[in-house]
Amino acid sequence: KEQKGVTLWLTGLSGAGKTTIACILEQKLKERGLRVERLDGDVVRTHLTKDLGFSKEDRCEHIERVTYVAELLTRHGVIVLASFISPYRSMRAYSRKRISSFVEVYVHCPLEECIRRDVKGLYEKAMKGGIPCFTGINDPYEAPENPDLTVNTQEETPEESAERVLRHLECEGWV
Ligand code: GGZ
Repeated sequence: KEQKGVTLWLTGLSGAGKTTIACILEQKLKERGLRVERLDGDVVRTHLTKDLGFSKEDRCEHIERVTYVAELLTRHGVIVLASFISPYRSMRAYSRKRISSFVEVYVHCPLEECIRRDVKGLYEKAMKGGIPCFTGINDPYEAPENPDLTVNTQEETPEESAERVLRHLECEGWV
């Protein structure tokens, strides 16, 4: 049976757990013999969009380019795990419009908890004024109004969140 392609779009604040959940999902889906690709903000920004920063214009350009790649992969039957802060609703709507099979997952974590985690020390730096447009501190994050699924990483472990996403994909017939 031919594998269906789909882009699973994980949006949320820095430190919410998008990458961690995507990595767990990647492993679980690969164990099932499915073709999976992960597109991660942090990584893509060292290659395809290394010329871009974090102004609204640059974030939009970044999302346009990754949407282009995600659409190609999706069309060819790959499960794409796309983890980007993607703070603007309009950008996520843009991706949804262009990618025929698109599932938006809101990786929700309260800002206070992200600041408490501060895995990379970026929040501290941003709060001291060291990062000009840092999402949640001095740059906007527009939470999804109608995500296909929300996982709350303050209340559940990354493993539990990944399981919930997987069950959602199963229920909707993607895997
Ligand atoms: C937000 C920033 C910024 C600013 C650097 N704002 O959690 P991380 O550290 O490892 O991943 C984040 C990544 C953001 O890239 P995205 O492509 O996901 O963002 S967007 O979709 O908004 O374009 C974060 C780090 O880069 N980072 N500066 N100013 N996150």
